[in-house]
This record gives sequence, structure tokens and C-alpha cells, in this order.
Amino acid sequence: MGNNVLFTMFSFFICVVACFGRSDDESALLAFKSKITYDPYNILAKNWSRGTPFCNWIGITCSRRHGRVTSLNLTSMDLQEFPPILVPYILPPQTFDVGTTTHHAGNTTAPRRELPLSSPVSTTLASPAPHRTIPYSIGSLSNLGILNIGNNSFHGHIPRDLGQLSSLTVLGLYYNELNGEIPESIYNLSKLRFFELANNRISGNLPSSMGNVLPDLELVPLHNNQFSGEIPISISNLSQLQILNLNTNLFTGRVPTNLGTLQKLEILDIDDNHLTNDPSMFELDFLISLRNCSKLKTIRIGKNSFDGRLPKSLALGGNLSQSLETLEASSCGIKGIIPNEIANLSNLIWLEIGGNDLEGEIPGALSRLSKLQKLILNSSKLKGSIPVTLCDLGRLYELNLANNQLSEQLPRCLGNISSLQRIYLGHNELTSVELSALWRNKNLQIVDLSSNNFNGSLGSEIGSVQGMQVLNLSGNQFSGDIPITIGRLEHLEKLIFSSNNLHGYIPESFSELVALQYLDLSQNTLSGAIPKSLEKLPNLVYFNVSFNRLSGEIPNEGLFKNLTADSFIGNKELCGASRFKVMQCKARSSSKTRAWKYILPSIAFIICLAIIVVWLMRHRNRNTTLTSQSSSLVTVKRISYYDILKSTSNFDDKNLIGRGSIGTVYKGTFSNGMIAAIKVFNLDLESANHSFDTECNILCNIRHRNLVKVISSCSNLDLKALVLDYMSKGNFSSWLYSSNYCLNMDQRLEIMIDLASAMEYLHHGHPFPVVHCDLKPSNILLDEDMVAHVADFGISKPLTQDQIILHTKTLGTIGYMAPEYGSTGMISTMADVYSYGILLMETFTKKKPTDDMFAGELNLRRWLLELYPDAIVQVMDVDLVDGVEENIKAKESCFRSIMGLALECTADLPEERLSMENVLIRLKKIKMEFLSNVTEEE
Ligand SMILES: *[C@@H]1O[C@H](CO)[C@@H](O)[C@H](O)[C@H]1NC(C)=O
Ligand SMILES: *[C@@H]1O[C@H](CO)[C@@H](O)[C@H](O)[C@H]1NC(C)=O
Ligand SMILES: *[C@@H]1O[C@H](CO)[C@@H](O)[C@H](O)[C@H]1NC(C)=O
Ligand SMILES: *[C@@H]1O[C@H](CO)[C@@H](O)[C@H](O)[C@H]1NC(C)=O
Ligand SMILES: *[C@@H]1O[C@H](CO)[C@@H](O)[C@H](O)[C@H]1NC(C)=O
Ligand SMILES: CC(=O)N[C@H]1CO[C@H](CO)[C@@H](O)[C@@H]1O
Repeated sequence: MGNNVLFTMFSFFICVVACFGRSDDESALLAFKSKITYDPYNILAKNWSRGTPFCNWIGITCSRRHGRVTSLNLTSMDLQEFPPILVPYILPPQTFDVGTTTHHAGNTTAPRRELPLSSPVSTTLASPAPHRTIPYSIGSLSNLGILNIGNNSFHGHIPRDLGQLSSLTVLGLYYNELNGEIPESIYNLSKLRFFELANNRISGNLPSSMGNVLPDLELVPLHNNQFSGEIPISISNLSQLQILNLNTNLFTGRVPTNLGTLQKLEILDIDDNHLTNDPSMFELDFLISLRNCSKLKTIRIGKNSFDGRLPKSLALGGNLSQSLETLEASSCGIKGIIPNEIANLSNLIWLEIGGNDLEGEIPGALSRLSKLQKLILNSSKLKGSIPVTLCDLGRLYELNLANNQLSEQLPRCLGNISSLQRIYLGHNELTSVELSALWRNKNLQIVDLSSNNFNGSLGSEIGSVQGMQVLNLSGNQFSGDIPITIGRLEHLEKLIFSSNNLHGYIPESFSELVALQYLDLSQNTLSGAIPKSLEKLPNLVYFNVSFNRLSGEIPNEGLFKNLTADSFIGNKELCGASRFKVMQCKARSSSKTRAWKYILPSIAFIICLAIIVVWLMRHRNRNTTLTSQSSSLVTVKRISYYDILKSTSNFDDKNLIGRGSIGTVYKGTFSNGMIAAIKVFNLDLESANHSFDTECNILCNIRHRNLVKVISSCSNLDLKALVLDYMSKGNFSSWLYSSNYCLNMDQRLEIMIDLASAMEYLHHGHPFPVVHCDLKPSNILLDEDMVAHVADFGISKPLTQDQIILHTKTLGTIGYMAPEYGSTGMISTMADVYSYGILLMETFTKKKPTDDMFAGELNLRRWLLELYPDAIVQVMDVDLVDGVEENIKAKESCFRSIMGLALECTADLPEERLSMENVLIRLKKIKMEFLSNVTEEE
């Protein structure tokens, strides 16, 4: 049926134009009017009335000479549901002025010329409706020159009969829903100049003879269809061709290398196909041939499957260097360096060659492109610094160098390019001392400096960049306060400061950011309260302040009604609604002041009591809480992949310090002298990926003297690594079982106290409990001063505040695992206590829980339980007493106490075990007793 739609329209057209003479034009129009079933504004119903001169009717144009209707223009009348109509303007073939195009800053699509609707061509706008077919002879329209029915909703195939309109010079079928192949008859239209089929769903190949059978073609916009096959080589014969838009189709094969003959060509757009080049050529050969096209302004070849370099000679000698304005070749397999010669394309306005395998540095010579407005070189492998000469590009509007390996300082002079509005420099290794230089340019709208090594302060001058819409500074080392002046950025929609070292308050002035939609301040060290005035921001939909040091009440109106705990996690001192999983706020004064009269005295009493109790407890426990309770969040610095490669001499085996199931640990020596342990996760293992995320999440956000500190993390497609404090004395296991060295009682106690402090902190000392799940000697590392640090959080589990038990499928290590963990996967902090108890046993008996003697029913715990208390000293590690006769009694007594504690830690039922808080207190007491006994004996 669709096949007949156009055909039907022709039929009606023939009626209007051919069937009636001049006197009958009125009748024809009235007949036409009668077929309109939907005329929402009653335009035709009211205006087209019999008796008034029809040449004055809306939408009608008559020729002066004959007084006949030459055009029927009914656009924008919302006419629908009427029979398909087509009333073209019959003209002898004529020439059209296609005008010229230029680029303007801000225009994001390449200019494309459609047949201008204002040209003397009549158009009809109608929705195709089911209609009967009236086979009028189309042959009688043999002098039809222009057929433009673009921008409608016609569907179905292109009628074969169009091939009979032998005078046709313009075939405008663009923007419809046509499908199927182009009928062969169309290639009989040898006078065709405009062949406009863009934006349909037409498929099939273009005939190889196309360039010979349609020799007059000037405009060939075929883009956005489903054409396949090769681009006909004969296209090079189209000596009048001005515009060739083949983009967004399914063309394959090589791009013809003879297009240089097209002397009138202005636009060549073959973007987004599956085209290739001659792979035996070093350079993109087809480009070289274009060098002589003296009118060529636009070349778009991106999103294809080429393989080769940009030819140097493109811009040498020929005329192209004077004419070319747009060169767009992104993501199409271009390799090698950016040739300096590109700078000879002196009229270039838009240079876009990102997403390729470009190497080397950005040529400083690009500064010669004095008309350049867009420079897009993102997502390649460009190295070195951003050339200062780029600041000479006085018309630059957009600079996109994101996702490269650019380093060194951002040129300060970038702030002087007043035309520059968009800067994308994310994911490089750039540094800067002073951002305020950039804010000299008041016209900036989008600034993305994310994931670089920028540092310094944000600069209060930022408030004067009033057009700013998007500001992304995440993943750097910016420090200092957030300037209050930010409140002046009334157009700001997106603000991302996450993962920096910003501190101070969230300025109250944020509430003036009326356009703000997205605000991410996570992973800084911001303090103070979340301004309640933020509730009023009308457009805010995303808000994240997690992992800061904020305190006070979380606002609860406006956007905050829709937020969850994720927006606030990692701020110990926030309080508010229970769904935020923070503590409840202390009662605040409310309107019910009268009630306070009675409540206040009781509260005062309770507070006094509480103070006394706390004071008493503090006093009692003063000696038992000596270790650091510092819980400050760590703002993890970023260290680049390249720094890591360099520091480990490309992961050289000589730097290998450990290898485990999920990855490897290297020793890295950085250029600033820092030595670190670099834990590289095996990306092939899903479990390793997961471990990285877990370990990073936990370690990056918790700091304790006895936990291994994360200096930095590095995560990209090639590498996931944690940069950790280097523990120069290695792991506890190798010390315990060393044949050269023996840890004495005191040292072992100290290590176990360190370990207990870390566990006590993880279980009780910060906002949500963390279960380590894999405590064992090899996961305890010793630093230069023999201070123990708990490491390897790869399978650890954070529990939410009100959660005490969790089930897991990842298991810890046999021998150290609590029975309920091993059998049912149930974990709670008590599972760690069990492992800790086993560790205590192992540390002082030097018997591994996996020793061969433990089989069947017998395990380390049972074995000790049977000996406890009297016979227990038999199994004390002989190295603790060997050769050292003094203090035996003290050691034995200490050992007995420790084993008692270890047995309590390893009770079969989790609820019978001690909490880590109590373990720590007990162990410290044991140590003090031991020390005092030792002194007494001496
Ligand atoms: C029809 O519209 C035209 C243009 O607006 C106007 O000049 C003419 O008077 C109208 N005729 C009638 C009958 O309303
Ligand atoms: C058709 O009519 C519309 C609105 O009346 C007008 O904007 C447009 O320019 C006209 N087109 C032609 C080709 O006359
Ligand atoms: C097509 O029509 C729509 C609305 O009728 C208009 O906005 C658009 O500019 C037209 N496009 C072309 C290419 O004529
Ligand atoms: C093209 O035109 C020739 C004669 O002008 C005719 O014989 C032939 O059938 C036509 N081809 C098609 C496919 O209509
Ligand atoms: C909260 O979410 C609901 C549903 O998604 C939405 O309709 C509403 O506008 C949101 N409110 C605010 C203040 O964002
Ligand atoms: C799509 C778009 O932004 N078009 C603009 C191109 O530039 C000219 C001149 O500045 C504007 O008039 C168009 O609106």
C-alpha cells in the first residue's frame, strides 16, 4: 500500500494542474478542500470561499502572466487526515543558488544543505492516508522540473514511475519514512541535479554507473539511510558535484582515491560507515587525492575502519590548504603523530581527530590556524605538555584534549583566550599552581579538569565567570576552602568537586545556585553543617557529600526528601532521619516551648549524670585506651598509571614482594623518593575486581595507626592497583617462623595488641562495623618500628549500622575461620574475634592451626582446651624460654592468661565470645601484669 502513496499524490496533482484549465482552477481547489477531513484552525473552511478571488486564498500563489495557480503551500496548518496531495510548481529546469556556509562557534553539526524551502518550489505537507489508487498517466507531466515533498511522513517505496519525469532536475524526498531500494528507473533521470533522499530508511547499493548516468548531479545528500555496498568510483565523473553526504549508512569497501577530480566539491561527508583504505599504504591515500579540490570546505570521515596516518601532503602544494574549514576524522583508526603540516590548512575552523591512536606531542605549529574555533584531540595517546602557543588561537571556542597522557602545567595564558568557552582536559596528568589564571576568562561555560594532578586553591575569582554551566574538578588535589563567590554562578548546572582535599564549610551561598542540578562534593574533608538553605534549590536532582567530616543535622525538605544514605555515608557526625543511616539528632528547641519547662530540669539532671558517668569511665579506662583513635578520613591522592609503571620499573620481577590469588604486590620507588607497596589486582579475575573495590572502599575511607594506609589508588581499564604504605619489615608470619630471629614475649604481645586495636576500631570505633573476614599471620604487616598493621581487606565486609550478621559465599582461610562462618557463611564481628583467638594461640605456641597433627576431631583449640590450665605451659613456644632462664614464671603466667583469653575468643557459639573491646582491655592488662612481674623478678 505504501508503495502507492506517492503515486496517489501524483494523481491528485494531475487533477489540479492538468485536468483543469485556468477557469477550472477554482473548482480544483474547492475539490481539494472538500477532501480535507481535519482542519483544526478552520483556515480553509473560512478563507477558501467561493466568490472571492482564489488567488487571494491563503497558501495560493498565481502566476502573474496567466493568472494560473503555480504554488500551493500549506505548511504549518496542521492539516491532517486528508488524502495525499501533491501540487508541485511546474517550472522549466532551472538553477538554484545554494548559497555558502560558514561555521559558527556553538554549531555542533556540520553544515548540510537541504533544498531551501524558500526556493520557488511548491511543497505539500500531508500525512499519508490510506487511499485508493488512481492510475493517471504520469507521462503527461513530462515537463515537471521540481518535485519536492521532503519533510513529510510518506512511507513505502519510491514509485518506479518517477523515472518517467524526464525533465526532473530536483528530486526532494528527504525526511520521510521511505524504505526499499531506489528503483532503477530513477537512474534514467539524466537531468537530475539535486538527488535528496537523506533521512529515510532506503537500502541497497548505488549502481557503479551512477556517475555516468546522472552526470549533472550537484547535491547528493543520501545520509541517514541504510545504503550498503561500495561508493561507486564513477562518482569522480560528476564534474558538477558540490555536496556528497553519504554519512550514517552501511557503506563498505575502500573510499575511492580519485575524488580529486571533483573540482566543485564543497562537502565530502562519509562519516559513520564501514569504509576502509588501502592497508598497504602508510597514509590514508584517498585524502591525498583531495588536495587539489579548491572548493572543498568540509571533510568528514570519522567513525570508519581506516588504518593509517594522516597524510602530510594533504596540506601541501594543493588548493585544499586554502579552502578547508572542517576536518573531522574522529574514531576512525588514524595512527601516528599529528603532522605539523596540518597547520598549513590556514582556513581551518574545526579540527577534530580524537578517538584515534594519535601519538607524540601536540604540534605547537597548530597556533598558525588562526581561524580555529574547535580543536578536538581527545582520547588518544598524546604526550608532553599543552603548547603555550595554543593561546594564540584567538578564536578558539572549544578545546578538548581529554583522555590523553598530557602532563606538566596548564598554560596560564589559556585564561586569556576570551573566545574560549569549553575546556575539556579530564583524565590527563596535568598540574597547575594557580587556577585563578583561568578565571580571567569570564566567558567560560564548561570546564572539565577532572582526574589530573591539579593542586592549589580554587581561586575566589571563579565567582566572576558568570556564564559557567559545568565545572568538574574531581579527582585532583585541590585544597583550601570552597570560595563563597561560587554562589554568583547563577547558570551553573553541574558542580563536581569530589575526590580532592577541599576543607572548610559548604558555603551558604550555594543556595543561590538556582540552576544547579548536580552537586558532588564527596571525598573531601569538608566540615560543618549542610546548609539548610540547600533545600530550596529548585533544580537539584543529585547531591553527594559522602566521605567528608560534616556534622549537624541533614536537612529534610525539598530534594533531601528523595535522598538516601548513600549521599551522606562516611560523615561520622551527621545526624538526622533514620533513612540516612546516621545517628538521631538531639532534640532541638521547637515551638512546644511550654513542655520544656518540665522537661528541661530532667534533661539537665540526665546530662549531669551522663557527664559524671562518662568522666568516671574515662578515668577508669584512661590507661587502656592509649592507642590512636584517629579516625580521620583519608583523601586519597591520585597517582597515575605512569607513575606506577615508572616506580616499579614496569613491574619488574626484582620489585616483586608478594604474590597471591588475586594479584601481586610490588615495591615501588617514586621520583619524589617515596617508597610504597603497590598491590596490583589481577583484572582477569572477577573476584579480584571485587576485592579491589571492597578494599579500596574500606581502606580509602578509614584510617587507623594499625591499619595499612592507602596512599593512592589507580583504577583504569588496564590496571587496578592500590598504593599502600610500604611495610619494610614484611609480614608477621615470616617473623614468627623465622629461623634466624626470635620475637620475644614482649614483642609478640605488642603485635597482638596492635592487631586488637585495629580490630576494635573496625568493629566499634567508626560509623559502620567492618568485618575483616581473613585474619591470619600473613595479613599482618610490620613497619620499620615493628608496629603491626592489618592488611588485605579484599574479602572484608562492611555491615550497616543496624546489621550485625551477614551471609557470604567468599570464605576466609581454613584454620582461622570461625565454625559458623565456615559452615554457613554467616559472618559477624564475632567471626573476626574467633580468628583473633586462633592467632593468639599460634603466636605463643608457634603451632599452626593447619598443622598435620590436627585431624579429625582434634584442632588447635581442642588441643589447648584439654591442656588448659595446668598443663598448658608445656606447649608454650620453646623459643620464648630457650636459653633465657630468667622470668620463666612471669612468662608462664602470662602465657596461661593469654591462652585463657584465646579460648574465650574461640568459643563455639559466636555469642559466647568476647567482644574486641574486651579482648583489647584484657590483653593490655595481661601485658601490664607481665611487665610488672618481670620487673619484680629482676
Ligand atoms: C483569506 O486570507 C487572506 C490573507 O490572510 C485575506 O487577505 C483574505 O481576505 C481572506 N479571505 C477571506 C474570505 O476570509
Ligand atoms: C509556506 O507558508 C509558510 C507559512 O504560511 C511560510 O512560512 C513559508 O515561507 C511558505 N513557503 C513557501 C515556499 O512559500
Ligand atoms: C520539517 O518540519 C518541521 C516542522 O514541521 C520543521 O521544524 C523542520 O525545520 C523541517 N525540516 C526541514 C528540513 O525542512
Ligand atoms: C530508461 O529509458 C529508456 C528510454 O528512454 C527506456 O527504454 C528504459 O526502459 C528506461 N529504463 C527504466 C528502468 O525505466
Ligand atoms: C522526588 O522524587 C519523585 C519521584 O521520583 C519526584 O516526583 C519528585 O519531584 C522528587 N522531588 C524532588 C524535590 O526532587
Ligand atoms: C544549531 C546552532 O547552534 N545554530 C547556530 C549556528 O550559528 C549561527 C550564527 O551564530 C546561529 O544563528 C545558529 O543558531
